[in-house]
Amino acid sequence: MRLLFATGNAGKFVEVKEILGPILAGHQLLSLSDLMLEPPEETGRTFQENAALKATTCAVASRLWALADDSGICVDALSGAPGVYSARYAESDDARRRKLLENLRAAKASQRDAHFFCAVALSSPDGKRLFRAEEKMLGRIASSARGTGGFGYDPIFVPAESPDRTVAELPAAEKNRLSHRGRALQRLLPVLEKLLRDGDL
Ligand code: ITT
Repeated sequence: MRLLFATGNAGKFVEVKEILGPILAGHQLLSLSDLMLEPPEETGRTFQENAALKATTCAVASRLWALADDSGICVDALSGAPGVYSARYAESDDARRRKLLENLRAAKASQRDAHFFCAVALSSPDGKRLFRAEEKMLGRIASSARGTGGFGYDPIFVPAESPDRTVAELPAAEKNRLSHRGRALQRLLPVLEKLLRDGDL
């Protein structure tokens, strides 16, 4: 069977492939570039709306079951920003991290609370059946970037469950165990497993 993961983000693709690896053994996880498709414009106002939009649009375009992830980082002291606009906060991952650190320059340790949020959606090829899940990873924004693993905002986020290291300093398996994406996908696993068992996927 073939499942499309409707993302243009290479970091997300690597993680989802690792997280779903055990249940997708013997099956194919395709990317948008494998099918020469472009990610749709994200016009939703919430993570959930954007995940559903990406999954449904790409499923219908490819005639495959399609999974999508809409995620971002929400900072309490910035009223939840950059949130759903995390990918559009600045031009590059590096510029986005620097802008966030700069916006929190005067913030004390107690004002650096934040979380990553991830909404995932899985759409049938006709776009009519949609399964959703969402999860968070709580933590805080570090005072400077550290580590080389992961992607995006990982070097400046310290998870509450691993308070001495940024996400970019964690082994990949540890990030996937704690992360918003790993946990949201765990919630979708029973659905994926049933679709595979029934031969629907
Ligand atoms: P697709 O929409 O094509 O999947 P995207 O990068 O545009 O790719 P989003 O719209 O969901 O994805 O934006 C997510 C933003 O949040 C983006 O800037 C990511 O770098 C960041 N982000 C999401 N999950 C992250 C994680 O696990 N670690 C670090 N940064 C993350």
